[in-house]
Amino acid sequence: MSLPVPVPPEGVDPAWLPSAAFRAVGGRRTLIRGSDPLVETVHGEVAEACRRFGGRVVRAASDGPYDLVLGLGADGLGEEGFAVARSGGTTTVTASGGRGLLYGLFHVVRLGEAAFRGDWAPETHRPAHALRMLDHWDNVAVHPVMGQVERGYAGGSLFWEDGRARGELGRVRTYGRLLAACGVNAVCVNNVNVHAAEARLLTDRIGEVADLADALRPYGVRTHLSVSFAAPIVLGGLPTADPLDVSVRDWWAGATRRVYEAIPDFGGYVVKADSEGQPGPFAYGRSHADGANLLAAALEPHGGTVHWRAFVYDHRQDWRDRTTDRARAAYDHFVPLDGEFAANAVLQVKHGPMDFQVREPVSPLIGAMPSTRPAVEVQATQEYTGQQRHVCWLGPMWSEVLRFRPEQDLCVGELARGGLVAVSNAGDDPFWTGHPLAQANLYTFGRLAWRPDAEPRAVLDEWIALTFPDAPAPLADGLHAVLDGSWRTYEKYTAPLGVGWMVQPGHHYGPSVDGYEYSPWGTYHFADRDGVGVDRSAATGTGYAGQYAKPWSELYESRDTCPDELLLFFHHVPYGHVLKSGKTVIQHIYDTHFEGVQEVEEARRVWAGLADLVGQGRHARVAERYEEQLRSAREWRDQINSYFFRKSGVPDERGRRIY
Ligand code: GCV
Repeated sequence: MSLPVPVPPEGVDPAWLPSAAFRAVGGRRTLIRGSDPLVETVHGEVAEACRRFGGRVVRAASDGPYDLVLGLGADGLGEEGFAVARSGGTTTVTASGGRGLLYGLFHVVRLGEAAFRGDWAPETHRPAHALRMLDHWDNVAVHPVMGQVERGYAGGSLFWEDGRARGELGRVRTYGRLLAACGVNAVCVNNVNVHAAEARLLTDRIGEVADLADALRPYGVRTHLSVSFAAPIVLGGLPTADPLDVSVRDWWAGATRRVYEAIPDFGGYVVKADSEGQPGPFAYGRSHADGANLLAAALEPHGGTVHWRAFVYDHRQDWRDRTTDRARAAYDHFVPLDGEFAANAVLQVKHGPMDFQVREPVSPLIGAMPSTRPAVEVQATQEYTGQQRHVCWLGPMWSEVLRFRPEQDLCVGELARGGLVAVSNAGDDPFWTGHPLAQANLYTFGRLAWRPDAEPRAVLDEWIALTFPDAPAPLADGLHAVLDGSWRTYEKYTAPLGVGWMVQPGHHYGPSVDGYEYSPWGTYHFADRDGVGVDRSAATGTGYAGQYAKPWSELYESRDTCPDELLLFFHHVPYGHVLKSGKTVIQHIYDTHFEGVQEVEEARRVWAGLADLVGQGRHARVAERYEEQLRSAREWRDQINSYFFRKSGVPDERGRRIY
């Protein structure tokens, strides 16, 4: 029976799936073949489009020919692949499984009218990776410091409110539909920092997770859960959580069996262990492979996977000690464990060695563990990139990461055999993402996770065409003008040359140059009157540069060959050091900070000119956020420029105002 398309609740933005995006599909004669629950989803989508645009959909061939045939039957395309071709006036999508057919339908939706023009040879499409996941850092109960969603800038959680499930499953279904349309197929529904209320989701509250899984399943999205390593103690009443203890292993086996009774297609666990205060195997003198394999063994009989996070570092370090380097930590902890992880254990690695800064090198861990399956984690929620008050489209940054080749042969997009993961930027905000333009980040993540070598600008074109189906050319040009370079603009007015941080402690919004300088978090810039930056060379610094394979270890080792944009990440240099650009470091700092603010002013001007081309509510929301972005960018400019002028005593060669 065809599954009705979920209707977004009143006032909720359709994001990249407004009904008009289905016009080309909805006006046709369509045949749908095959039997599978997701074929019913496909049928529901086409039937709804036909209802709006006058076409017709049937399940058995009777009165052809058809404009569009969607059917199961192709072999060898895997669970999610599809083939598409057009000849004799019929566009045909075939897949081996229901999910593949659904992705094929959304492919046709993206093509729009072009899907029904001319003849074209068969094309096959398959995702690069089986897992394309969003991690929600959603708390079940409001956390006194972090609120309902840790690092959430889009209102409350879609799933939880004040300690209980929200039960708004229509909205969750709508979310699943949006995710399927950009290729995301997994969601972890609770924070990796597992507090008491979240811990119980694993056991007596699993029914609430099962409800979410039921809502997401029709769009091919599997549900995962963050669990506490201490669960056998906290929930099971055992005296230990030692991964080698038989009673602990039995406890996890039983708990996991019950999870699968409630959610037969459950995806698996996500674990943050021995990290920022979360419990882990170190307490028992065991390794992280021991810890991960414990959960992998419990999941294995059911086909589940454990995503074990590599974000393990000392968050209580002494800022006086310049030999300890947080950037080194993940590599130092995990590389010796290569080959020890179970086949269904994935090591989930943040894309950079620190923590989602606007500019970091690619983590040297990716590619350094050939016998381990890594997943690469990026952050769609804009913790350090403007918190969805600033426009910062992250597609170009993610694409650079995914194209980076740790060694000659494979790039990060290929090495991420455990999948690609983003920390979600969505919440219960009517625009889903707080800043309406931050929807582009969510969409772009999904598409890059499907095809890591996709051109980000082309992905943005897709997002624009779907979100604004009747967009006149000036709107598309305007959106490109404000989004394309927004990541680099943000970089220009915040922490310079890869050094990172300089944010307000705790909430991480707005500038505070020394905010983390004398703290235990391991995030320093070491500015003094002579220079700035962290010496991470092997010769004189922390040795971090030596964690890379050649040629990167050599390139980063020397300040002469290190790319300008990462210079202060790898080296402590005098303010007069001349960059490859020909500018001194200090002049670069001044210039980029003035430029960054000018670029925000220009983007605000472009947006003001689009007033008649996007809905009023969306326009007003973005316009209001531009005011804040500009205020904040000026604050960053003035604090950073004044700070470095006062430290160095070097005036701006162009004589601009510095305080
Ligand atoms: C969920 C950073 C964030 C934390 C987050 C952590 C992580 O430190 O500031 O809020 O915790 O990363 O990725 O686990």
